[in-house]
Amino acid sequence: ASILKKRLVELMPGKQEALTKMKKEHGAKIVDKVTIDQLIGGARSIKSMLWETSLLDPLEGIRFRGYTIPELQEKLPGYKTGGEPTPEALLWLLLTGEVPTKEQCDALTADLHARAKLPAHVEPMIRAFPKGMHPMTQLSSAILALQTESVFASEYAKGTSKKKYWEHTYEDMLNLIARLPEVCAIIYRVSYFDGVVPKYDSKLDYSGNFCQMLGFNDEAFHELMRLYIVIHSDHEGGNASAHTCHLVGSTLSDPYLSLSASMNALAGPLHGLANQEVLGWLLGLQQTLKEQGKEVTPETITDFAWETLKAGKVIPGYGHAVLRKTDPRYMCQRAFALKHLPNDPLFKLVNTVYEVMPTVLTEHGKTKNPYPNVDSHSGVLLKYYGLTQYDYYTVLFGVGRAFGVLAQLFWDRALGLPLERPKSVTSEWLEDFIKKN
Ligand code: NMX
Ligand code: MLT
Repeated sequence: ASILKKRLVELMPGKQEALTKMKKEHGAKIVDKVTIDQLIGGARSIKSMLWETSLLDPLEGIRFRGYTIPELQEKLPGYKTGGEPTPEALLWLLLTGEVPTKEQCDALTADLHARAKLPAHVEPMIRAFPKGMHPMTQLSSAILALQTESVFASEYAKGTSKKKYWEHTYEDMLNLIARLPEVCAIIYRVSYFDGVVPKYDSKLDYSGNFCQMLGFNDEAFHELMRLYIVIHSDHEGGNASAHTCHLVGSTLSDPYLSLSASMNALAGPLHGLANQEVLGWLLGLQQTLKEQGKEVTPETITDFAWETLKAGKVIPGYGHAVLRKTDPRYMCQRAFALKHLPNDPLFKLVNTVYEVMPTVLTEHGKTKNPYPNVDSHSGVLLKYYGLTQYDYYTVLFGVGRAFGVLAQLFWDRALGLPLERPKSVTSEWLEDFIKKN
């Protein structure tokens, strides 16, 4: 078995026992209450699920297994010494809670490369998709098509024991993560180019190979991709893509079915699709002002933002269901831009938008959080390096998100978490409740 699997085998009994003991000794303790507002309002902030890999604080932002993003950048091994953390290092951390050594990361990279070959039917299927099919629809469908290889599904059909669910999930998790770069590269090269995909290069790390298969050989872009995958991986359990993976997986649908469902949630404009919407909004702003013969200034940006709001639309990349401050994922991308592309005109525009938008949204008076989220900044970085096809951006978010939701799915099965099934009520039930309370 791989060194990662061996470490997980060592860690699992302790975690399983601790959870059983917690349930036995403290199971009846109340951690939250539910108001009617929350019941109607998308269950916002109700503490009602277990998610081990990360935790989100409204003011501080995300911590992955207890580590902030700057801490990850400092502690996790990079591809080169002092470089951005690699997704392999993050996956190790998400799964074990431990910071890996460079050797452990290299072993995981090799393991992923060894699992990367796609089953024969997937590439022809992607190539046969109609031109113009959204890349997220292609990604979700391709993940479903990969499901023919699910170890979990085939072992379940043979009658495997509950005690082995974790092991089948582990296999599916790594195979699936390993196969995403080629799937996504085929989607990219077929959707926007002549369909020729550069050869898989197992001498590179996960992100380096992924970038070169997309057609990008600039090492600075590889560094961006490492950071990009890391920061998009996980955002605790309640966000729609994470929650969907957890919910679907709780029925013992295998990891392929669960991840495909998760990607469908990510494809919504209020969630991951916002990164494509942001770039569209910024380019629309530039174009409109150009047509009107106006300069891009804080005043003209403010006017354009108000037009968006008055048209009954949201400002993409701003607001958040949990965060109440600027997203640290925005800040770390901003730091990356300041280091690598300080004079890029689109980066300057993003900065000016950041100067004015909180005031506009505060005056608008609706959103609880007038600050930018992760999606506000990612497109400008990708575009700078030449990845200009912005309807592809959510696919990259999806690759990152797979690391987080599959790592948690592993623990869902390892901890024997049950079918998720919250209780719903009707509005008549609520009216009756109100009369009595
Ligand atoms: N622009 C305009 N109005 C907004 C915005 C925004 N950026 N954010 C929130 N609002 C409105 C929201 O539509 C709601 O209006 P109404 O009462 O008419 O329904 C009101 O403010 C209250 O919403 P909140 O409670 O602040 O936000 P909620 O938790 O419901 O939603 C988002 C969170 C992220 C869906 C929301 O802020 C939004 O639509 N943002 C723009 C889209 C976006 O950037 N999504 C990406 C989120 C991050 N990600 O990657 O998933
Ligand atoms: C995410 O990364 O999932 C988004 O920021 C949305 C969320 O956390 O609700």
